[in-house]
Amino acid sequence: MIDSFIFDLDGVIVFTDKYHYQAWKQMADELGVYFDEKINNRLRGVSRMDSLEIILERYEGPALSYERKVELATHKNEIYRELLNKMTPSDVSSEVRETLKKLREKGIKISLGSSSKNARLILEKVDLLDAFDEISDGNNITRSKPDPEVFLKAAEFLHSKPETCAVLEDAISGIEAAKAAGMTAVAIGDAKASEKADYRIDTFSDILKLI
Ligand code: B16
Ligand code: MG
Repeated sequence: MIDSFIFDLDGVIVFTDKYHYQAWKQMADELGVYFDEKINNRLRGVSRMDSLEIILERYEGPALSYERKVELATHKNEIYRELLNKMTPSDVSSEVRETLKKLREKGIKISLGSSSKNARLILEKVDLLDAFDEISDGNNITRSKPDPEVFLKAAEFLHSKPETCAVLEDAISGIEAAKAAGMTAVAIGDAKASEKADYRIDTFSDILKLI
């Protein structure tokens, strides 16, 4: 019996991939390291510092200290937050808004389960903070997906057992994290390629059929 739903943010509720890409691209260009959309796809669900390490696989310059890496990641985040400021409620589809409302009406508890430390800012910009009972994000975890920590925290915040939670994810690492947490894993978008997914859906409102 599913009594709780945990949602990934980027790629499920909103599409901030393009902003992540623009911000990393600017940082990479300034550093003189090759970066393209294919590499950007590998950053989904991955924490900021781990994302930087993936980008630096192509870096051929002098060794970078930890402090310099933090500086680079911070610079990327400043560019990214500047871009996030452009977001408005119209960046969330009415399908997503309506479906979240219907889940609530059915008595389902709702949490966010995102690796992002900017999750609250994004939900605020798109006017969706009130749609969630709890928020588990990059600020309350030490390990990012495929580690289950972000989803286990969400279940804890909701006072729900992992086995009664379903997770909706667009990243394969997110599906792996949901299964590692002992939850039902629902895949949308690229995550449908994961063999570990329990359900695959084509459009957000399809989750209503699972309740
Ligand atoms: P931030 P999700 C993830 O969000 C993004 O998919 C990933 O590209 C990003 O690096 C990560 O958040 C950290 O984001 O730099 O804002 O803390 O898909 O888990 O909602
Ligand atoms: Mg995602």
